[in-house]
Amino acid sequence: MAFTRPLRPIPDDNDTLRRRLAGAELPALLMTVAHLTGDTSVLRDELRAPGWLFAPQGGLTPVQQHEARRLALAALARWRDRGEPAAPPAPELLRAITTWAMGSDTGDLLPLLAEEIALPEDDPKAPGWTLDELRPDADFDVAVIGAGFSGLLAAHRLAQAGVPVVVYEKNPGVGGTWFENTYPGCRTDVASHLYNYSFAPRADWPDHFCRRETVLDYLRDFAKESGVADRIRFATEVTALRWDDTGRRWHLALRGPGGAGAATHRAVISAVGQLNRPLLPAVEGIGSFTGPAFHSAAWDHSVDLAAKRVAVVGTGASAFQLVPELAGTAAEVVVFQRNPPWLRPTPHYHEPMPESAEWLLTHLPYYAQWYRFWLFAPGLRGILDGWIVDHGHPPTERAVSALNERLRASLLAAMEAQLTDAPVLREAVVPRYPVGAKRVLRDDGTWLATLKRDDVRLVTAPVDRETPDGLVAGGEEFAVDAIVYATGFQASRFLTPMKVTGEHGLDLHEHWAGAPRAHLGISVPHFPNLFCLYGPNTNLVGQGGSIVYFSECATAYVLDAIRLLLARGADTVQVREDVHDAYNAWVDAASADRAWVWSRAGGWYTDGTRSATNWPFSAAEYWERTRHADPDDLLLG
Ligand code: N01
Repeated sequence: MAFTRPLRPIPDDNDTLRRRLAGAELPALLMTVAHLTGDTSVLRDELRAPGWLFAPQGGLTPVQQHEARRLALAALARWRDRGEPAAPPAPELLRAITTWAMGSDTGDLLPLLAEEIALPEDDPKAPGWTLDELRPDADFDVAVIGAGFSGLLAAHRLAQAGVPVVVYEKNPGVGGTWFENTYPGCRTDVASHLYNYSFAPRADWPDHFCRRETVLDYLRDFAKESGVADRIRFATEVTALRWDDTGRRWHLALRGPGGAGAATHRAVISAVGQLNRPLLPAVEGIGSFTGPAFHSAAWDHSVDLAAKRVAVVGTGASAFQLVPELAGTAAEVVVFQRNPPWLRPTPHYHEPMPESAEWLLTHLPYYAQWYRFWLFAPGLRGILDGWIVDHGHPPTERAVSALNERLRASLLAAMEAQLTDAPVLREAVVPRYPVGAKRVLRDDGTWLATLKRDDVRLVTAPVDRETPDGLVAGGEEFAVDAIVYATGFQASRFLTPMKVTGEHGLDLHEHWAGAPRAHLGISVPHFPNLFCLYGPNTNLVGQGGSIVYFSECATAYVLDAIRLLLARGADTVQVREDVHDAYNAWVDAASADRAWVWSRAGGWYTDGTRSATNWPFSAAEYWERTRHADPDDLLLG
C-alpha cells in the first residue's frame, strides 16, 4: 500500500490498451474518458447503467458493454496521442458526468463531488492549519481512545496539524472491530475500494469485498506508514474519564500492562465504535452449557468444530458470513433464526477483482476516483427515500411506502428465484418486516444454498433456554457440541463500559438515561473538549458513502472545532445546549419516520421507541453539516 502513487503511462499500442480495459468497470471508465477528453458524447443515454450496483457493470448487457469498451478505447487512444495532461474536472464537466451517472441533476452536490474526485494527494479534508501557526505556545494535547478506523484517522489528522496526540488501545494491535472479529468468513460488505480512507486508497485490493485479514493489513500498513503506530499505547484500556473543572482538562483512568495508571489531556476523542461490546442474549440458563460456547466476535480458535454439531444463534451479518463456512466442516449446523434478513443481490460478493483492475487504477488518471465515485454515489440520492415512511400508503410490516414496496418486490423476486425448489424454506426465510428495518445483506446465493443443505437445519422457534446439552427452542431440545452466539453488539450503549464524568460531576450515562444523543454524533453539552466518532445517530444505512466516510466527515469537524479553540485563545469548546437539543429533535423526528424505528422488528437499529444508532438522512447532509464547526453553535471558554 502507498498513500499516493505516481501514475504510470498508458501503453502506446492499442491492442495492449484494449486488453487492459478488459477489467474496467465500464460506467466508471466512461466517466473517466469523458473527464480526460472533455468530450461527454461517450456518456450516451443508451449506455447509462439501469440500476446502481445491483450487478457488476451496473447491469449493462453484453452488447452495451461491447459498445462502451469500443467508445472508450477510441477516445482514450486519441487523448493519449494528443499528449494532453489530466486535470481536475471543471464544475460544468463534473456536473455533466455525474448527472449522467446519477440520472438527475447534481448541481446541488458539486462541492461534495469535487472532493470525491480530488486526487488522494490533494486530500481536501486534511486540516489546513497547524498548532504552531495558530498558537505556538498552547498547552494543548489530545487523547484518542481506540485504534480502529476512526481512531487511527483522528490521530493522523491531529498529527498533520501538529497537535500532540496519544492513542489508547485496549487490544495489542490496531484495527478495532477488524482486530476482534476473527470468525470464519469475516469480510466487508462495503466494496473494498470504498472501504479505505479517501486519501490513502489501495489499488491492489484482491477482492471486490475484502476479507478481514486484508482490511486489518491495510490498517496496520496505514498506522505504520502514517507514523500513527508510534503514538499508540497498546493493551491499555481507558476505564474512566473525569473532567477537571478547575484544571480544565480530562483525567483518564487506565488499565494497562503495568496495572492501573492515569493520564491527563486537554481534549479527548472517543473512537470506541458502536459495534465493539458483544451482546449475549437474555436466554434462561445461559452459561449452563457444558461444551464450548462463545460469541462470534470472540471466536475461540482452540475449539475444533470439524465433525461437531454446532448451534448458531442469530442470522444477522455475522451469522450470514460464518454459517456457510461451518457448513460442510461441522457434522451439522443448527441455525436459530428470529428474523430472517432481506438479501440484496450482489453476484460478485465473493469474487476476486478482475485481473487488469489494478492496472487501470494505477495507470489511467482519475479512473480510481471515478471508480470510487461509482461505488460511493448510489446512496447520495434515492436510496434513503426507500426507507421513509409514507403515512398515506399506509405503512405496514410489509412495506412502509410505495417505493419500499417496489424495493421489497425486487428483493423478494431475487430470493424466490433461489427458492423454487424449497417452498418450506421460502416460508421461513422471507422477512415479515419492511426492507430497511434491519441491515440488508449482500447475497450471491451462498446463504440460501447453505440453508438448503442436508447438514444444516434452520430452527425458527424462539430460543427458550440454554441447557448443559444444548439449546431448547419451541419446547424441543437441540443437543449440540458447541454454541456460537452471533447475536450482535450493545450498539446503543455508547462509550460503555467507561465511566465518563463531565462538568460539575455530571455522569454521561446517567445524563443520557438510556437515550444517547450528541450534536452531529460528536458533542454533548457539559462535556467540554470531548468528541465522539461513530457516535450516536451516525450509523449510515445504505445512503451512500460508508462508515469510513462518516468518520472522515466527523473528524474534519472535530479538527475544525479544535482550530477554533486554538485560534480564539480558548481552553475549552463545547456545543450549546439549545443547538444540541434542536438538532436531536430534528434527528428523532426524522427517525420516527424511518423503516427501522417504525417497524416492530427490533434489532440494533432501534430500542423500540427511537434510534440511538442510525443517521436518518443522506450522506450528503452529514457532509454538509460537518464541513465546518460553526462558532455560533459552540461555547468557547
Ligand atoms: O449482529 P446483529 P451481527 N434468539 O445484531 C439474533 C456489522 N457487521 O453481529 O434480527 C434468537 O445484526 C438477531 O435476531 P433479530 C453490521 O453493521 C458487518 O450479525 O434481532 N436470535 C439477529 O439475527 C451488522 O449489522 C459485517 O430478530 C437472536 C442476530 O442475532 C452489525 O455488525 C459483518 C436472539 C444479531 O444480528 C451487527 O451484525 C458482521 C435470541 N435471543 C457484522 N438475540 C460486514 O459484512 C439476538 N438474536 C462488514
